[in-house]
Amino acid sequence: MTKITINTAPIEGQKPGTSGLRKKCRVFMTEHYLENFVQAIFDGIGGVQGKTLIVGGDGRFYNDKATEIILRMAAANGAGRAIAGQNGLLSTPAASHLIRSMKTDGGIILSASHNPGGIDEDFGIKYNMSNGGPAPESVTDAIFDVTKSIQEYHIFEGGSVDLSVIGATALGDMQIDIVDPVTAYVDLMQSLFDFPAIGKMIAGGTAIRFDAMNAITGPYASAIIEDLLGAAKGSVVHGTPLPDFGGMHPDPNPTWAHELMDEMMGPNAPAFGCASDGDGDRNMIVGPNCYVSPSDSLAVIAANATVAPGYASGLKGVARSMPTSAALDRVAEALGIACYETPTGWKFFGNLMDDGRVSLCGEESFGTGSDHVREKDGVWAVLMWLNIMAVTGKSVPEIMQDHWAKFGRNYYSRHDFEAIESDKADAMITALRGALAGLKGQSFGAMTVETADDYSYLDPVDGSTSAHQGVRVVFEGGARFVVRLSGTGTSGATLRLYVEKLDLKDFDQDPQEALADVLKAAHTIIQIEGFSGRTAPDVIT
Ligand code: G16
Repeated sequence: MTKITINTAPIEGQKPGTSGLRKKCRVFMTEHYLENFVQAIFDGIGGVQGKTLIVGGDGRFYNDKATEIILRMAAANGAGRAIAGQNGLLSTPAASHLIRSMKTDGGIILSASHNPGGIDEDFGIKYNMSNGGPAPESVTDAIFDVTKSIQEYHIFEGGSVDLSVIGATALGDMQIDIVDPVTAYVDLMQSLFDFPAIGKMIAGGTAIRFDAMNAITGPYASAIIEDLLGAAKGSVVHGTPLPDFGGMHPDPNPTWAHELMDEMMGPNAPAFGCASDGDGDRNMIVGPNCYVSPSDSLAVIAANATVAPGYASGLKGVARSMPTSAALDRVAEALGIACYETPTGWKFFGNLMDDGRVSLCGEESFGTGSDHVREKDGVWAVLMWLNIMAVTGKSVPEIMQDHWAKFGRNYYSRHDFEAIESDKADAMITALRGALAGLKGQSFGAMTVETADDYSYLDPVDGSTSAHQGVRVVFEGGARFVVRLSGTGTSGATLRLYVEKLDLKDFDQDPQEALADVLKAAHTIIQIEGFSGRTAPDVIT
């Protein structure tokens, strides 16, 4: 192959969002689109001369081609070594682990996470730092700046890199190592959890259903849950990663993981159900007739983490994104540990973990994880739940009832209004921000506003500030709603409305009924129908 330099020009709209650059796949496939952004990453991080990078992705359409292009560009830009998952595959947490454990300079992860895949669906790319975590805003801003003035990129042309064979090769002066995507991650999980106890519980008859949604976690879940822990073959369903996820929308929530939900709410439900997303960092936990909201899952894990060997010495502290429910705060208070609140986006947890302030983090968006990597981790959350069940001997519904009896129940729900025209969504948020100052003391049905603000975060580690991270309105008595626009969509705007209310006595209500007053007040204050014409959400979690 020959190293060449290609002339290009800036392409508009390459600004990374909540988690990297996500666009329609066909956009990424247009001339120079991917290459411009990859060169911008390399330039934005100060070049890759002599550096070692991890490369891999979730297997969606274009993952293999893009991996190969990135390797050819890394070599042409002087990188010393690249380590790629076999066939370009790596789950996001496994990539984070490799970046850390192999002491590399960083990595490029190809994924649009929970968004659908296929030539007409979504693709994405993000850069993770040497700590294994998503690049902070200072770095994504630098990358974006390069995209606005880029004039050329470097690439090896005239051949291809074989991603299918495990082992070492070279391209120019760069060594390429193709590695098994699963092995190192499995070792890490075995170092954290009590596999013998979980295996014993499974051998005793605890049936498991893991819905990998035809996405990246299939091989990881099969290796761990079926091969190592002894669950029956077929416990992992949709276990083969497919370029279009077999038409599934790999977002582990009750709407999109409806096959799993139907089984878990049916007469022959297994004892434990779970699902993961496109790139393996999200999870959903379900018991028989018992959906566990992500905020509750996070709180349960915080309250019980010490049952797992990797966490036996206790948690340093915990963190949650601002829209995530305060169920975690109640556990932290009882444990006497710090609880940090951050903006939406896993990247905000990295500093807290690196600084030794927190061991456990989570978000309402089906993400939970710990400082074992610097990404959220779906399979990790599943194993933590299994470890808790194995040691306590309790079922999922029993764990939830016991948890609420001890800490109260933070009724919680998120309503998503998808594909709103962007200008209408922007107008809605602008009007809401303008109204905030006058809301205090006003009543909306049964609810009276106590405080209202536009959330701004001051990072306690590096002193950076992130403003406009979501409007929050707190009512007298502590119920609240938060509203913000998603930073991960690829068409139009998605309005996310998060509602929450603590109940210390009655734990068996339908969350939508328990939250009806808060929802009604939120709709009136935000004027969702007036601005967008929408009366009902597209997705409820
Ligand atoms: C990403 C981020 C998460 C965030 C989620 C939703 O998850 O890593 O921190 O909570 O998006 O963000 P938004 O509400 O802006 O759409 P993932 O799983 O897509 O990488």
